[in-house]
Parts: sequence; C-alpha cells; structure tokens
Amino acid sequence: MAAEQSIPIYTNLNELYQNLGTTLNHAERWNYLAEEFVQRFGRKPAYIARAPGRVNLIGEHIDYALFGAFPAAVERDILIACAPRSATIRGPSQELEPYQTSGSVIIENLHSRYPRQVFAPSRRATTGSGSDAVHAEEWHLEINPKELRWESYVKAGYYGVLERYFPPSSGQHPVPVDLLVTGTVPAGSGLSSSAAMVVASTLAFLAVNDKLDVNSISKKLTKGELVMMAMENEKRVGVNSGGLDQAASVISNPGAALYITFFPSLAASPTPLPKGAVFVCANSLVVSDKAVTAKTNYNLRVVETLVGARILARNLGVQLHDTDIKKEKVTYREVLGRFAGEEVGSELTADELTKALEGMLKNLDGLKSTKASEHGATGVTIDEMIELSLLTEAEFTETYLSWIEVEATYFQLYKRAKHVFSEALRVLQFRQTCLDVSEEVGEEKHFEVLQKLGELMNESQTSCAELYQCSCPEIDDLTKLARRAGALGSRVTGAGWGGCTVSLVPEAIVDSFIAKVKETYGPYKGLEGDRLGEVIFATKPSSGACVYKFE
Ligand code: NG1
Ligand code: MG
Repeated sequence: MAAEQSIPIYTNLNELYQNLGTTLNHAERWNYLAEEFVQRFGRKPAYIARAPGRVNLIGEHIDYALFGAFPAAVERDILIACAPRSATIRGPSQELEPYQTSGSVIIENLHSRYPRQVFAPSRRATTGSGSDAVHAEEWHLEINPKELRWESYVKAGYYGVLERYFPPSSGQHPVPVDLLVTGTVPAGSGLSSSAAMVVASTLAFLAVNDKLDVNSISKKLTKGELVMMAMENEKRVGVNSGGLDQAASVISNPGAALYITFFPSLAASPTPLPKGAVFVCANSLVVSDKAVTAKTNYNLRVVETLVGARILARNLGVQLHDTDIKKEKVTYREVLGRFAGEEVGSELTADELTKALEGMLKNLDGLKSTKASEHGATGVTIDEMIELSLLTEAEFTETYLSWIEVEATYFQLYKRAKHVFSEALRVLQFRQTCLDVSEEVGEEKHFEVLQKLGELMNESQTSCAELYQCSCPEIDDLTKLARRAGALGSRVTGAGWGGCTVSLVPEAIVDSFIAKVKETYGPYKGLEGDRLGEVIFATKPSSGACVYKFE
C-alpha cells in the first residue's frame, strides 16, 4: 500500500533527480539552494526537504465529506534546506538569545518577498480542564489564522513535530534550527503551495531533529502518518482541509494520478493516466486568499456539508453515533455507507459505491428549504437548520458552529449535497475510464477515452460553478477559452474562487493550445517571458515528498 511506505531519504542526488520523474532542471536549483545556505548560515545544510504542489484532476470539495479524489503531484515544489544550529553560533549582531534557545528557528526565503523570521516555541499551561490538565504544559507558536504570513505555514509544520516527538512532559528538547526556503509552486493559485510548504516544513523539522532516520527510531514514519500530521498541522493556519493536498504531495508517484480515499482511513492507489493525456494548468490570476475568505467560502462549505449530512441521516433514518454530551459530526460518505448497510471491515466496492451514489442522488429533496414560500431557493436559515437537525440550539451550536467561523444568512444544503454526491460519482467514473484503457487499444479508441475524461471534467466544472459556487467569472471564462483552444475538458482545480484551472489536452496540440490561451485570456495581456511561462504550463504527474541527506 502506497500510504504505508516510508518517506524516501536519498544520499545520492542523481538518484534523487531520476526518481522525481520530471524533465525540469532540478540540479541547478538544489545546488544554488545549498550554496546560498552556506553563504547565509556559514555551514553546509544537513538536509533538503522537498514537497511538490498538486493538481486535482477531479473530485473537488469532497475530501472533507470523506469521498475519494483524483489528484497528481505537479513538477513544481518547495525545497527547504536546513541544519541544526550549535549553541555557540551567534546571531548577526552577536546576540545569543533567541538563537540559542531550545527549538528556536531562523528562517529565510530565497524570494525577497518573504522576509527573514526568527521565532521559538514556548511552553504554556494546557487550556484543558480537569485535574490531569492542571500541571500539564503544551507547546505554543504564535499563528494568526486571519493574517497571511509565510512563516505561519512553517510554524504549522513545526507544531506537529513538537507535539509528537517532544511532548513537554518528556523533558526532551528540539534543536535550534536554520532553514532556507525556495519554491516554484505559485502561491494562492489552487496548486497547494500551502500543503507543499507544510509538508516540507514538517519533514525538515523531523529530519533535523533526527526523527526520520532508520537508526534513530524503532519505526520509520510512513507516508500515511506524515499526511495525517501535515493535515493536522495545516488546520492551525485556520482552514479545515480534508487531506487531499497533503496526501497528493506526500504519496504521489511519477506517471500516475492518485486515487485517494479517506474512508474508513487514508488509502491511496496510483492509477496510470491514458497515453497522450496532457494536463495543462492555467492560473486565472485571481488570488483567492483562503485565510481571509474562509468564513464565507471554504469553511462555510465545510459547515454546509456537515449539517446537510446530519439532516440527510435524519431523513433517511440512518443511525447517528451521538452521546449525551457529544453529537457526531457525521459526513456524507458515512451516511451513504450506513444507508447502504456497509459494515466495518467490508467496505463498499467501487461498483457498490457507484450504485449507492446513483441512488442517493434521488434522495436529496429533504435538504431543500421546508419554508420554500418564504425564501424559495435561497437556502435555509440557521433556525431552520436547527429545526431540521432535531438538535437543540445549544447542541447545534456546539457541534457545528463553535469550532469554526462562518458567516451566512442562508445556507445551501441541497445544492452542496448534489454537488458532493455527483462529484464523488464522477471521480469513480474517471478512475474506471483510466483503468479500462489498456495499451493495446487503437488511436481512435484512445481519443474516445480522452473525450470521456474531458466530459467528466466539464461536468465537474458546471457543478462547481452552479451547485458548489466555488468558481468565479474569470475561471468560467478561462475554462471556456480552453475548450475553444482544443481542451477536451477544463475545470477549476483546488478550492477555487480564483486560482488555477486544469485542462485535459491531447499531447499533439499542447503547444498550440497554450499559445491560443495566452493570446485570448485577457489578464495575460502584457505578461511576457518567464512570467507568462509561470501562469500557464503543461505538467506531468511527478513524485511525492522526499528528503536529501548531506553526507
Ligand atoms: P486548496 O485551497 O486548493 O489548497 C483546498 C483544500 C483541500 C480540498 C480542496 C477542494 C486545504 C489545505 N486544502 O485546497 O483539502 O478540500 O480545497 O477540493 O484546505
Ligand atoms: Mg492550500
């Protein structure tokens, strides 16, 4: 199982480059980063941690409903060079504090937009109650989720390492560290620079604290465990993400997309893509800053789907695992499984899941407003949701609103549910289409397969735009232009409300496709050279995160 493998640690750079499965010239970047580290920190790095961005081919906004998605790692990545700092090394002005403090961090970025940061974790009394908690301590690093700061992602990665390997009660101390970052994943564009940053940071702190090496711990960290850590870590930046990005960044293999499922636990199966299928990412140049918009966009969708799942369960007579003091935050995937009689240990097969999804799509009417005459198709109010959920106001607030900040007058349960179940179905169809095509089929059949995949991507875009409302006018425009330029399918990728599109383009016309989109998409006017190459590019599925160890 891909998720059970351990994180690759290389000591030979040529071997590492070969395994990345990309045609980009990585050697120059890696060498430059190592040289710059020496310039800035006066010694060689001990490790370089690498984590790629990802493009989601299909399966949008369904990971947190625990349905499978179908992403691939892109060739662009984040690299973090790092080395422990010995207690005798002083800061630029000869001061020792905070440079010497246990676990203190100095972090620089090759890009001048991201200024140098110095911070150290502190310990504070746990916020929990009860007699056990009285003397307990926990780690603290200042992260303000409302402010987009580059070092927040680095701190988020560090948190998990501190909590897992250095619980304050253990008496163990993390080493002081110097880090140097460089990245080629465009930020705020739906290619998950954030997950790449958190994964790379988690790996760098693990490596530098000697927690990755086989000899130093009895059991090597698996890719699946790193995904879970990175997921928890990224939540600290304020977004309740579902794990798709972190899994793609960690587990991907060259040449294949990853079918990632989250139920009953994380699993990933690499699925080769049909010959001649090229995926082109095009940035709409609308920057969607999730840290700022979460309460009206991303986190609101999380709440709309969770509340919808409880009401659907109620409507269908599906059992909920509530206790007197805690109500279950059931997901759509769990409701579907329980309704279909799924049992622990013998989960639904892909065929059974397909049938269950088709059936469920006919069962969603109960999520529409019951007071349609009052506000028609505009959705349901909080009061209506409380009523439909059969919870008291206090229970509802505690379960669905106390841990996440959202802002809306009307909540769209029906539309979101329809998107979730139909998108989950499209993922299964997309994957099955990839699996069905064998090497031997003729050219014509091959093209039909690509067309089928393209259609599914187009349907996904319509659903994202109309039902999930996570597209935006520029993305709608860009996907239309892409289809006109020869794409067989084109859709928003990632959270949306801006960011990138992904288009399926037959290999033979990739160059002309890119040229046409460059000419016709308004916001690209005036961009030239490297800048233009940054905003639209073909990408191959590349390999997941790894670490290089200097010897
Ligand atoms: P972005 O904003 O593109 O990184 C987000 C979530 C995913 C998934 C997609 C939508 C994070 C870190 N990632 O991706 O888990 O829900 O949106 O499919 O929040
Ligand atoms: Mg992100």
